[in-house]
Parts: sequence; structure tokens; C-alpha cells
Amino acid sequence: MRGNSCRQQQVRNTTSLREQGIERGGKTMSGEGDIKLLGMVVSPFVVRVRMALHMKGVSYEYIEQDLFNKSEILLRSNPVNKKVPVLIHGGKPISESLVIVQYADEVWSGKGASILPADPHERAVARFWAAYVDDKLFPAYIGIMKAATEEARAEKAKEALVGLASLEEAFTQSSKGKPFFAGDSVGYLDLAVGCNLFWLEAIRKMFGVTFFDVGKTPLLAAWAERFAGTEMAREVVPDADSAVVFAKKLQARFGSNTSAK
Ligand SMILES: N[C@@H](CCC(=O)N[C@@H](CS)C(=O)NCC(=O)O)C(=O)O
Repeated sequence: MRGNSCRQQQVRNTTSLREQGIERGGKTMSGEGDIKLLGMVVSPFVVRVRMALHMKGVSYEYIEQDLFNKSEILLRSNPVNKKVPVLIHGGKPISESLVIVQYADEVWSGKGASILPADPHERAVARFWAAYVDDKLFPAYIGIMKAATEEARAEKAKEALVGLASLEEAFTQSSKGKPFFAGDSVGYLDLAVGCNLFWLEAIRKMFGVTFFDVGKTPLLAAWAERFAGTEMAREVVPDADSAVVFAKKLQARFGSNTSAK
């Protein structure tokens, strides 16, 4: 999302990268003791990574970013996209939430729960659908908020609902009758979809779009409730109202056609 007014936790913006252990190509500390996450509280991509780190039982220093006024550490750590989340492990930055989740699962394979499926085909399928969520579902639901006209809003809502209908199919295939995409417990695709739920609820509150229709997507509707009730989601996911507050700030700043993304 472009622009963030959450400044309260913006820390260490003026600290040098050396002081923070960020040295590209240099010797870096490794191990679990030196983990930083650059984030923004209502970013679904950041929430995704926080859930993954929670699943692995990895503790880290969280550094909230002001996306209206990007910090030196963010610009140096993610010079290509300049976006959060960025995980900095032993001084080495990693960007893109899905990449970070996969990295965490590999690096801390001996810790906590496994996130990606063990079977290569199931892993490939989970990656396919996670990319689908980011490429299709996320732009559609954020488009509802950005829409300049009611017509454009309705079009984006339709796109989001089509996306969710496809995910209902994906759920049937992946879960094989079990409670989560990954089976008996939460896995990669659960995180990829589940990090968006608080935003879907925020958009429902703001624009009256119902995403989980028990008639049209009954499995996803039940899954969403189950997911929200997990200990991990209760610990990590912000409430929908914080996304509403943020969305209103963006709208006040940019007009109804916000440049949030
Ligand atoms: N594909 C990226 C998306 C990350 C993203 O869009 N982050 C937003 C916050 S939700 C951001 O940092 N935006 C800043 C900007 O666009 O300048 C990921 O999965 O990490």
C-alpha cells in the first residue's frame, strides 16, 4: 500500500545501516539472534510474514515503516521495489512476502510447523494459488477501495467474487475434505489467503460487499471462520477496524481514487 500514516513505531530511521547490521555483501551475523522485519501493521503481506514467523516460533525485531516517508533502511534493503515486508536475517535482506515465507520455512525447517507441503506437486499447486491470490484477488479487492465510481467499484467486486469462486475450487482440491487448504492444520496457502481476511472484512464494512457467501462459497466461508479462530491469527492479525481507519486516511489523503496498492 502506498502511503502509511502509522508513524508511531517508526524507529531507527536515522541509524546507519552498519549500526543495524545491514551490510550488503559484507560479513553478516547469522543465526536466529539477528532477525529484523520491516513492516507496516495493516499490510496483508507483512501479516503473512508475521504469521509464518509465528508458526516457526522465531522471534524477531519488528520495525514499523512510514511508507509516506521511506526510511533509509527500507530503501537500502529493498532498493528495487521499496516495499514492505523485508526480512533482514543476519544483516541480509529478503523481499517479497511469499519468498520470505518460503525462506523461513527452509531456514528454520527444524523449528515449529512446516509451512510448505512436503510433496513437490502439492507444493507447486500451493505456490500457483498463492500467486493467483496476489495477482488476481488482492488487486480486485483493493480496487474496490480505489474505485472512483460506483460502476468501477461494482466491476472490481465482481472480479473479487470470481477470484474467490476459483479459490473455493482450489480449497476442495487442496484440503481433501480437511479443515485447511494444507489439510489438518494451517500451511502456505492458508497464510497466502488468510492474511487478506481482515481487509476483506474492512471492505465489507466500508462498501457492503459480502465476499464469503455461504451459498456460493460455503467451504471458504467456513474456512475463513476457522482460520480467524486459530491461535496464530488471533495473535498476529490486526482487526478489520484498523484497516478501515487506514483506508479512510488514504482516502482523505488521495481522494476516493487512492493510490494504495
Ligand atoms: N508483492 C509484494 C507486495 C508488497 C506491498 O505491496 N507492500 C506495500 C504495503 S501493503 C508497500 O510497501 N507499498 C509501498 C509502495 O508501494 O511504495 C509482497 O508480497 O511482499
